[in-house]
Amino acid sequence: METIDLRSDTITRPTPAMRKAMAEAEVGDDVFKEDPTVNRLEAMAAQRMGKPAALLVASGTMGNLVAQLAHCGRGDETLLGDQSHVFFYEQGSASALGGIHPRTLANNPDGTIDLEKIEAAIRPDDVHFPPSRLVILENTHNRCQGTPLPLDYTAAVGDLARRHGLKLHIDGARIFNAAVALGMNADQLVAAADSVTFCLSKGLAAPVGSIVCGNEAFIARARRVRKSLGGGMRQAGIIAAAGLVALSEMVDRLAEDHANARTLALGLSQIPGLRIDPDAVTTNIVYVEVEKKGLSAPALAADLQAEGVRVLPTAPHQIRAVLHYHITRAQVDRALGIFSRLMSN
Ligand code: TLP
Repeated sequence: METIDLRSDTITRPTPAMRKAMAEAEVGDDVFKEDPTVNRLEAMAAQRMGKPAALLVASGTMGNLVAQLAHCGRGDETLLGDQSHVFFYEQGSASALGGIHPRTLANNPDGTIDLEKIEAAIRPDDVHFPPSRLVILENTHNRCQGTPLPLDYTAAVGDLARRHGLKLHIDGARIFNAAVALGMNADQLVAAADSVTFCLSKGLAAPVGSIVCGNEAFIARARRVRKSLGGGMRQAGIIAAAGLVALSEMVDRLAEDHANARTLALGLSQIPGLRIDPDAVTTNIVYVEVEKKGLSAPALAADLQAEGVRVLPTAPHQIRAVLHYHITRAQVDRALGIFSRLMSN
Protein backbone atom coordinates (compact mmCIF):
# COMPACT_ATOMS: atom_id res chain seq x y z
CA MET A 1 0.00 0.00 0.00
CA GLU A 2 1.24 3.48 -0.87
CA THR A 3 1.99 5.68 2.16
CA ILE A 4 1.17 9.38 2.00
CA ASP A 5 3.36 10.70 4.81
CA LEU A 6 2.18 14.12 5.96
CA ARG A 7 3.74 14.03 9.44
CA SER A 8 6.44 16.57 8.67
CA ASP A 9 8.64 18.05 5.97
CA THR A 10 11.54 16.67 8.02
CA ILE A 11 10.87 13.24 6.47
CA THR A 12 12.01 14.39 3.01
CA ARG A 13 14.82 12.35 1.52
CA PRO A 14 17.72 13.75 -0.53
CA THR A 15 17.12 14.28 -4.24
CA PRO A 16 19.18 12.39 -6.88
CA ALA A 17 21.15 15.63 -7.50
CA MET A 18 21.99 15.78 -3.79
CA ARG A 19 23.15 12.17 -3.66
CA LYS A 20 25.39 12.77 -6.66
CA ALA A 21 26.81 15.97 -5.16
CA MET A 22 27.43 14.17 -1.85
CA ALA A 23 29.24 11.31 -3.56
CA GLU A 24 31.48 13.73 -5.44
CA ALA A 25 31.99 16.32 -2.67
CA GLU A 26 35.46 17.70 -2.12
CA VAL A 27 36.12 17.48 1.63
CA GLY A 28 38.61 18.51 4.32
CA ASP A 29 38.64 18.92 8.09
CA ASP A 30 36.01 21.51 8.92
CA VAL A 31 37.22 22.00 12.51
CA PHE A 32 40.35 23.44 10.84
CA LYS A 33 37.96 25.34 8.50
CA GLU A 34 39.53 23.33 5.67
CA ASP A 35 36.46 21.73 4.13
CA PRO A 36 36.00 23.61 0.85
CA THR A 37 32.41 22.42 0.40
CA VAL A 38 31.38 23.55 3.90
CA ASN A 39 33.12 26.87 3.27
CA ARG A 40 31.20 27.29 0.00
CA LEU A 41 27.89 26.45 1.68
CA GLU A 42 28.51 28.87 4.56
CA ALA A 43 29.42 31.64 2.11
CA MET A 44 26.31 31.01 0.01
CA ALA A 45 24.09 30.84 3.10
CA ALA A 46 25.48 34.09 4.53
CA GLN A 47 24.90 35.79 1.20
CA ARG A 48 21.31 34.46 0.93
CA MET A 49 20.55 35.80 4.44
CA GLY A 50 22.36 39.11 3.89
CA LYS A 51 24.64 38.48 6.89
CA PRO A 52 28.44 38.66 7.04
CA ALA A 53 29.00 35.08 8.21
CA ALA A 54 27.41 31.65 8.63
CA LEU A 55 27.98 28.34 10.41
CA LEU A 56 26.79 24.84 9.49
CA VAL A 57 25.25 22.98 12.43
CA ALA A 58 23.69 19.55 12.81
CA SER A 59 20.05 20.62 13.22
CA GLY A 60 17.64 23.47 13.77
CA THR A 61 17.59 22.68 17.48
CA MET A 62 21.38 22.93 17.63
CA GLY A 63 21.28 26.19 15.65
CA ASN A 64 18.82 27.82 18.04
CA LEU A 65 20.79 26.61 21.07
CA VAL A 66 24.13 27.76 19.66
CA ALA A 67 22.60 31.18 18.90
CA GLN A 68 21.18 31.56 22.42
CA LEU A 69 24.47 30.49 24.02
CA ALA A 70 26.41 32.88 21.77
CA HIS A 71 24.13 35.84 22.62
CA CYS A 72 23.50 35.19 26.32
CA GLY A 73 25.41 34.44 29.48
CA ARG A 74 24.18 32.47 32.50
CA GLY A 75 21.27 34.23 34.20
CA ASP A 76 20.35 36.29 31.13
CA GLU A 77 16.74 36.29 30.00
CA THR A 78 15.25 35.62 26.58
CA LEU A 79 11.79 36.86 25.50
CA LEU A 80 10.00 34.37 23.28
CA GLY A 81 6.56 33.14 22.26
CA ASP A 82 4.76 30.57 24.38
CA GLN A 83 4.10 28.58 21.19
CA SER A 84 7.63 28.89 19.85
CA HIS A 85 9.61 25.81 18.86
CA VAL A 86 12.49 26.99 21.04
CA PHE A 87 10.23 27.00 24.10
CA PHE A 88 7.98 24.07 23.21
CA TYR A 89 10.13 21.47 21.52
CA GLU A 90 13.78 21.99 22.44
CA GLN A 91 13.87 20.39 25.88
CA GLY A 92 14.53 23.71 27.61
CA SER A 93 18.11 23.20 26.48
CA ALA A 94 19.08 26.88 26.81
CA SER A 95 18.22 26.67 30.54
CA ALA A 96 19.54 23.17 31.04
CA LEU A 97 22.89 23.79 29.37
CA GLY A 98 23.30 27.57 29.44
CA GLY A 99 21.50 28.79 32.56
CA ILE A 100 19.42 31.05 30.31
CA HIS A 101 16.03 32.09 31.67
CA PRO A 102 13.11 31.97 29.18
CA ARG A 103 10.32 34.54 29.59
CA THR A 104 7.36 33.42 27.52
CA LEU A 105 4.89 35.88 26.01
CA ALA A 106 1.58 34.90 24.39
CA ASN A 107 1.79 34.21 20.68
CA ASN A 108 -1.14 35.53 18.66
CA PRO A 109 -2.74 33.01 16.24
CA ASP A 110 -0.56 34.47 13.44
CA GLY A 111 2.68 33.82 15.33
CA THR A 112 3.32 37.44 16.27
CA ILE A 113 3.78 38.67 19.85
CA ASP A 114 2.27 42.09 20.58
CA LEU A 115 4.95 44.78 20.55
CA GLU A 116 3.53 46.25 23.77
CA LYS A 117 3.91 42.87 25.46
CA ILE A 118 7.54 42.63 24.39
CA GLU A 119 8.28 46.17 25.53
CA ALA A 120 6.51 45.67 28.88
CA ALA A 121 8.51 42.48 29.53
CA ILE A 122 11.93 44.10 29.09
CA ARG A 123 13.46 44.35 32.55
CA PRO A 124 14.73 47.58 34.03
CA ASP A 125 18.26 47.56 35.40
CA ASP A 126 17.45 46.31 38.90
CA VAL A 127 19.37 43.92 41.11
CA HIS A 128 16.26 41.73 41.48
CA PHE A 129 15.85 40.97 37.80
CA PRO A 130 17.66 38.84 35.25
CA PRO A 131 19.03 41.05 32.44
CA SER A 132 16.84 40.90 29.31
CA ARG A 133 19.23 39.98 26.52
CA LEU A 134 17.49 38.45 23.51
CA VAL A 135 14.14 38.44 21.69
CA ILE A 136 13.36 35.31 19.66
CA LEU A 137 10.84 35.22 16.79
CA GLU A 138 9.88 32.26 14.60
CA ASN A 139 9.26 32.58 10.84
CA THR A 140 7.26 30.71 9.57
CA HIS A 141 5.58 29.94 12.86
CA ASN A 142 5.20 26.18 13.14
CA ARG A 143 2.54 25.95 15.87
CA CYS A 144 0.67 28.99 14.53
CA GLN A 145 -0.52 27.46 11.23
CA GLY A 146 2.87 27.85 9.58
CA THR A 147 2.15 31.56 9.23
CA PRO A 148 4.87 33.83 7.79
CA LEU A 149 5.67 36.91 9.86
CA PRO A 150 5.22 40.11 7.84
CA LEU A 151 8.33 42.16 7.14
CA ASP A 152 7.09 45.31 8.88
CA TYR A 153 6.36 43.34 12.06
CA THR A 154 9.86 41.85 12.19
CA ALA A 155 11.36 45.28 11.48
CA ALA A 156 9.34 46.81 14.33
CA VAL A 157 10.52 44.11 16.77
CA GLY A 158 14.11 44.69 15.59
CA ASP A 159 13.77 48.44 16.27
CA LEU A 160 12.28 47.79 19.69
CA ALA A 161 15.02 45.34 20.62
CA ARG A 162 17.76 47.71 19.47
CA ARG A 163 16.26 50.66 21.34
CA HIS A 164 16.51 48.65 24.55
CA GLY A 165 19.93 47.15 23.85
CA LEU A 166 18.58 43.62 23.20
CA LYS A 167 19.47 41.31 20.32
CA LEU A 168 16.96 39.68 17.95
CA HIS A 169 17.26 36.04 16.86
CA ILE A 170 14.93 34.53 14.26
CA ASP A 171 14.23 30.81 14.24
CA GLY A 172 13.81 30.69 10.49
CA ALA A 173 13.70 26.91 10.21
CA ARG A 174 11.25 27.51 7.32
CA ILE A 175 12.33 31.05 6.35
CA PHE A 176 12.28 30.13 2.65
CA ASN A 177 8.63 29.06 2.95
CA ALA A 178 7.97 32.53 4.39
CA ALA A 179 9.94 34.19 1.59
CA VAL A 180 8.11 32.27 -1.14
CA ALA A 181 4.69 32.86 0.46
CA LEU A 182 5.31 36.60 0.84
CA GLY A 183 7.03 36.98 -2.56
CA MET A 184 10.19 38.35 -0.95
CA ASN A 185 13.80 37.37 -0.57
CA ALA A 186 14.76 35.72 2.70
CA ASP A 187 17.41 38.37 3.43
CA GLN A 188 14.69 41.05 3.58
CA LEU A 189 12.77 39.02 6.15
CA VAL A 190 15.78 38.69 8.46
CA ALA A 191 17.35 42.11 7.88
CA ALA A 192 16.25 43.32 11.34
CA ALA A 193 17.72 40.28 13.11
CA ASP A 194 21.17 39.93 14.65
CA SER A 195 21.07 36.20 13.95
CA VAL A 196 18.98 33.64 12.13
CA THR A 197 18.81 29.86 12.02
CA PHE A 198 17.40 28.13 8.95
CA CYS A 199 17.07 24.47 8.02
CA LEU A 200 18.34 22.68 4.95
CA SER A 201 16.64 19.45 5.95
CA LYS A 202 12.93 20.36 5.96
CA GLY A 203 11.18 21.58 2.82
CA LEU A 204 14.53 21.94 1.07
CA ALA A 205 15.01 18.14 1.37
CA ALA A 206 18.67 17.93 2.37
CA PRO A 207 19.29 14.92 4.64
CA VAL A 208 21.00 16.82 7.50
CA GLY A 209 21.92 20.33 8.50
CA SER A 210 20.93 23.82 9.49
CA ILE A 211 22.73 27.14 9.26
CA VAL A 212 23.22 29.93 11.77
CA CYS A 213 23.99 33.39 10.33
CA GLY A 214 25.08 36.66 11.91
CA ASN A 215 28.05 38.98 12.07
CA GLU A 216 31.66 37.76 12.20
CA ALA A 217 32.06 38.19 15.97
CA PHE A 218 28.79 36.36 16.67
CA ILE A 219 29.68 33.49 14.35
CA ALA A 220 33.13 33.21 15.96
CA ARG A 221 31.41 32.75 19.35
CA ALA A 222 28.85 30.40 17.79
CA ARG A 223 31.70 28.30 16.36
CA ARG A 224 33.21 27.91 19.83
CA VAL A 225 29.83 26.96 21.29
CA ARG A 226 29.20 24.45 18.49
CA LYS A 227 32.55 22.79 19.27
CA SER A 228 31.77 22.67 22.99
CA LEU A 229 28.48 20.91 22.23
CA GLY A 230 30.34 18.27 20.24
CA GLY A 231 29.10 19.71 16.96
CA GLY A 232 32.48 20.29 15.33
CA MET A 233 32.22 17.91 12.38
CA ARG A 234 35.19 16.87 10.29
CA GLN A 235 34.60 15.97 6.62
CA ALA A 236 31.20 17.64 6.76
CA GLY A 237 31.42 18.58 3.08
CA ILE A 238 29.46 15.38 2.41
CA ILE A 239 26.52 17.04 4.19
CA ALA A 240 27.22 20.54 2.89
CA ALA A 241 27.15 19.30 -0.71
CA ALA A 242 23.48 18.43 -0.31
CA GLY A 243 22.90 21.81 1.33
CA LEU A 244 24.33 23.61 -1.70
CA VAL A 245 21.86 21.76 -3.94
CA ALA A 246 19.07 22.56 -1.47
CA LEU A 247 19.78 26.29 -1.65
CA SER A 248 20.32 26.36 -5.40
CA GLU A 249 17.49 24.12 -6.60
CA MET A 250 14.85 23.57 -3.94
CA VAL A 251 13.64 27.00 -2.86
CA ASP A 252 11.32 28.09 -5.68
CA ARG A 253 9.44 24.79 -5.77
CA LEU A 254 8.15 25.38 -2.21
CA ALA A 255 5.26 27.20 -3.91
CA GLU A 256 3.95 23.75 -4.98
CA ASP A 257 3.83 22.64 -1.35
CA HIS A 258 1.92 25.77 -0.43
CA ALA A 259 -0.60 25.18 -3.24
CA ASN A 260 -1.04 21.56 -2.12
CA ALA A 261 -1.51 22.70 1.49
CA ARG A 262 -4.24 25.08 0.36
CA THR A 263 -5.98 22.31 -1.62
CA LEU A 264 -5.81 19.99 1.38
CA ALA A 265 -7.14 22.71 3.72
CA LEU A 266 -10.03 23.58 1.40
CA GLY A 267 -10.96 19.90 1.06
CA LEU A 268 -10.78 19.27 4.80
CA SER A 269 -12.96 22.32 5.48
CA GLN A 270 -15.76 20.58 3.56
CA ILE A 271 -15.70 17.45 5.74
CA PRO A 272 -18.21 17.39 8.62
CA GLY A 273 -16.56 16.79 11.99
CA LEU A 274 -13.35 18.64 11.04
CA ARG A 275 -12.76 22.34 11.61
CA ILE A 276 -10.22 24.40 9.74
CA ASP A 277 -10.06 27.91 8.31
CA PRO A 278 -8.49 27.37 4.89
CA ASP A 279 -7.67 31.07 4.61
CA ALA A 280 -5.26 30.71 7.54
CA VAL A 281 -3.17 28.23 5.52
CA THR A 282 -0.59 30.20 3.56
CA THR A 283 2.50 27.95 3.59
CA ASN A 284 2.99 24.18 3.90
CA ILE A 285 1.55 23.44 7.37
CA VAL A 286 -2.08 22.48 7.97
CA TYR A 287 -3.67 22.12 11.42
CA VAL A 288 -7.16 20.62 11.73
CA GLU A 289 -9.41 20.43 14.78
CA VAL A 290 -11.17 17.08 15.16
CA GLU A 291 -14.67 17.86 16.43
CA LYS A 292 -16.54 14.61 15.81
CA LYS A 293 -18.01 13.35 19.08
CA GLY A 294 -16.05 10.47 20.57
CA LEU A 295 -13.16 10.77 18.08
CA SER A 296 -9.74 11.80 19.39
CA ALA A 297 -6.86 13.04 17.25
CA PRO A 298 -4.69 9.97 18.04
CA ALA A 299 -7.61 7.65 17.12
CA LEU A 300 -8.16 9.46 13.80
CA ALA A 301 -4.41 9.40 13.12
CA ALA A 302 -4.37 5.63 13.74
CA ASP A 303 -7.36 5.07 11.42
CA LEU A 304 -5.68 7.19 8.74
CA GLN A 305 -2.43 5.27 9.13
CA ALA A 306 -4.26 1.99 8.58
CA GLU A 307 -5.35 3.47 5.22
CA GLY A 308 -1.84 4.66 4.33
CA VAL A 309 -2.11 8.34 5.36
CA ARG A 310 0.18 9.51 8.13
CA VAL A 311 -0.45 12.70 10.12
CA LEU A 312 0.74 13.95 13.51
CA PRO A 313 -1.65 14.35 16.45
CA THR A 314 -0.51 17.64 18.04
CA ALA A 315 -3.18 17.93 20.76
CA PRO A 316 -6.00 15.64 22.00
CA HIS A 317 -8.28 17.00 19.25
CA GLN A 318 -5.86 18.45 16.74
CA ILE A 319 -3.82 16.92 13.95
CA ARG A 320 -1.11 18.40 11.76
CA ALA A 321 -0.38 17.66 8.12
CA VAL A 322 2.71 19.08 6.38
CA LEU A 323 3.15 19.25 2.62
CA HIS A 324 6.54 18.64 1.10
CA TYR A 325 8.67 17.54 -1.87
CA HIS A 326 7.39 13.94 -1.95
CA ILE A 327 3.67 14.78 -1.89
CA THR A 328 1.88 15.28 -5.20
CA ARG A 329 -1.46 16.93 -5.93
CA ALA A 330 -2.88 13.48 -6.77
CA GLN A 331 -1.84 12.21 -3.34
CA VAL A 332 -3.55 15.19 -1.70
CA ASP A 333 -6.75 14.23 -3.51
CA ARG A 334 -6.37 10.59 -2.42
CA ALA A 335 -5.75 11.63 1.18
CA LEU A 336 -8.86 13.81 1.10
CA GLY A 337 -10.92 10.85 -0.13
CA ILE A 338 -9.64 8.74 2.77
CA PHE A 339 -10.34 11.50 5.33
CA SER A 340 -13.84 11.89 3.93
CA ARG A 341 -14.60 8.15 4.07
CA LEU A 342 -13.26 7.72 7.62
CA MET A 343 -15.12 10.76 8.96
CA SER A 344 -18.43 9.55 7.55
CA ASN A 345 -18.12 6.11 9.23
N1 TLP B 1 10.21 20.95 13.89
C1 TLP B 1 9.78 19.58 13.82
C2 TLP B 1 9.43 19.04 15.20
O1 TLP B 1 10.47 19.28 16.09
C3 TLP B 1 8.17 19.59 15.77
C4 TLP B 1 8.59 19.49 12.88
O2 TLP B 1 8.26 18.35 12.50
O3 TLP B 1 8.01 20.52 12.53
N2 TLP B 1 12.41 25.40 14.55
C5 TLP B 1 11.22 25.08 14.03
C6 TLP B 1 10.24 26.17 13.75
C7 TLP B 1 10.90 23.75 13.73
O4 TLP B 1 9.72 23.46 13.24
C8 TLP B 1 11.86 22.75 13.99
C9 TLP B 1 11.56 21.28 13.74
C10 TLP B 1 13.10 23.13 14.53
C11 TLP B 1 13.34 24.47 14.81
C12 TLP B 1 14.17 22.12 14.90
O5 TLP B 1 14.75 21.55 13.80
P1 TLP B 1 15.50 20.13 13.91
O6 TLP B 1 14.43 19.10 13.84
O7 TLP B 1 16.41 20.14 12.73
O8 TLP B 1 16.22 20.12 15.20
